[in-house]
Amino acid sequence: MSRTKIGILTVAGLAIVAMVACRGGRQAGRPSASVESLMKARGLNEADVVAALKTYTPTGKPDEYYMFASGGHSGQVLVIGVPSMRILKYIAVFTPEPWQGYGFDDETKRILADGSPKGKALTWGDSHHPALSQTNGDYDGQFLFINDKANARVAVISLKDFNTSQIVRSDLIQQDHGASAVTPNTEYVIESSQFATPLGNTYAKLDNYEQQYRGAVIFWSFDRDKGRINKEKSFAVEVPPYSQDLASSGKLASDGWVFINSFNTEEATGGTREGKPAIESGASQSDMDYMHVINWRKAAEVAASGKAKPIKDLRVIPMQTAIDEGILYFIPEPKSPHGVDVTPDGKEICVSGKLDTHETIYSFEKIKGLIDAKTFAGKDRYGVPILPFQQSIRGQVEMGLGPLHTQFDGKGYGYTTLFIESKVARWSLSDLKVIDKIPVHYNVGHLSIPGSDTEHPDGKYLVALDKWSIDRFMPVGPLLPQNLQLIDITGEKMQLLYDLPIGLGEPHYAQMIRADLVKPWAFYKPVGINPVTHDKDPFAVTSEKEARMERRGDGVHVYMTAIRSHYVPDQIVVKQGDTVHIHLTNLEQTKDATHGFAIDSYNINLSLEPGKTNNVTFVADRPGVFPFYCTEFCSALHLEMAGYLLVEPKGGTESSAAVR
Ligand code: RUQ
Ligand code: CUA
Repeated sequence: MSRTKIGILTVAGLAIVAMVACRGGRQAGRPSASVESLMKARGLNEADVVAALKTYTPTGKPDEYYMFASGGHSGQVLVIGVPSMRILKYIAVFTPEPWQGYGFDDETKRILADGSPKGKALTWGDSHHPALSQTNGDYDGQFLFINDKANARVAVISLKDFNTSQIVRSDLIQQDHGASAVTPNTEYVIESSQFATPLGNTYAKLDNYEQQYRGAVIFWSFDRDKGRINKEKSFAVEVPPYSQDLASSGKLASDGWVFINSFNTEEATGGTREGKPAIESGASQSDMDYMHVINWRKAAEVAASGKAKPIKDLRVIPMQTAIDEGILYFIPEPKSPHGVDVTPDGKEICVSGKLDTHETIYSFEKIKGLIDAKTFAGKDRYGVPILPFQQSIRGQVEMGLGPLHTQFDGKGYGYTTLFIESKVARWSLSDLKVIDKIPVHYNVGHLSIPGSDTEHPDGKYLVALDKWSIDRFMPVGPLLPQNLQLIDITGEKMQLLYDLPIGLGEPHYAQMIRADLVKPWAFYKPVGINPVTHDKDPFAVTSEKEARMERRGDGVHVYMTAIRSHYVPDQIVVKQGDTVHIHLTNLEQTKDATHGFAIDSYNINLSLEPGKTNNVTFVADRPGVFPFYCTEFCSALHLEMAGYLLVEPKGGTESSAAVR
């Protein structure tokens, strides 16, 4: 019997086992022929069918894990079910998003405005690294944070309703990369700058780079009860003008510390037209850059003691103070490192050098010993003490080409992406040896294993977030999707299961959490909840009887309700030039009974989930007749869920604002 025949029979056998298990063997034996012919017809081999059996999730059956992936340039977060890889939602974060009405109602407009520099409304973000909130070093399923690399912002997302509730930014830095990472009890959300600029963004010539340009690590203080970052309690630590890269929090053995990579300790700033090296080569001269080792507990004490000085809108611990107080240390790290990842026991810090073929494993015990004994190999040009490299490490793993990021499975293995090799390597934490490699398609950046940055990873699946997808999907023109590849890591060999193309931006990092740890609301209860404050909205009306219209000093207020399949009121008459405030409450208390509200040519578009109150303000500057309607197919009479806004021209006498 040929090998393929055996394979097919094995698969048929699997199918039979499945049938027997769920149907008591009623039709045992029958599926084999159809499975075999199906396989033949679709050109599938046994590995394909096994992969399908491991990922296929029948209708109505939920997934085991939530994956929260950054949406890259879309400024959103993708919610994906694992192992089915079904996309469940795009959470609007840094970019207006019509379906969720995000950036259209007063509240979410305010969130976006709060997260924009004064006078400049930002309408996109480069979302990079999501971080789930933690309690005692494990995911608690309450909040998600994500940074916008382009504009140095951090957002808070509530996992009660999967909505963005806050965006913070500081005038201190211009751009970030070492974000978001949280401390083990989510005391702080960490954000560090990548490109050095003068802090507070005053003007300084590039010639004065060494004197005037700096990096900063911001510790955003998180108030869990309020679900908000508290800017007043937040602080930053000034660091040299190197390119600070990713950040990882210590835990258990290394609790209280944070580790941040850097590259470009050469301080290259380009200038190719003047004969200077391009940044890429200027920044790759040295054999070593510096891992930043920061004692954040000590930094918080120092900030609280008044030794931090305000720069623009944030308190900053000056670099010299950070050195004097034992807050900031450096350790050499090979060749332009990128990923830094703390092992689940908190004992080791794993660093990938992009231009090195190794992963370097630092021992926190050794680092701490050297710091306590003040054993330094020297100081950098800004006076930051440097620990000796060899004495700080446990060893190095011979990894391959272009190691970038590492995750852990909680079973003694690390998994590192190899960008240049297009592979994921599995290696043993005990003897620092690679034991398996799997090709991915292609040029993988980050990877994700559930709980990898917690004390208890849940190593069943791994998702490789690939940058290139050359020959994986049907052609869609020159701009290709990214590729998220699901890999089974339970067996002796890793097995590739599924490809998910992402066609809206470059997802950098993703975090996965067991589904039962997240407990979102089914709808807003009781009726009249504001989706941002999660409290009763002051303008909510909870019955149609309360619906009304009032002319006040600040304009016309329309208190409005929606329920299948009508609005009350359904006729609104105002005068040209009136400021109109619509306060719309969805009276429904049924899952999925969402209504929309769109006013033609006024750019108004709300999403009213059951029980939600939404407010929108606009100036009725164009006279005429403007139908409004529900944008969600909510019932058989959805098309009839509509009304009229009449804007009476200036000087008209017909109406003085009326509800009909
Ligand atoms: S970083 S891979 Cu933000 Cu590695 Cu993208
Ligand atoms: Cu409400 Cu359609």
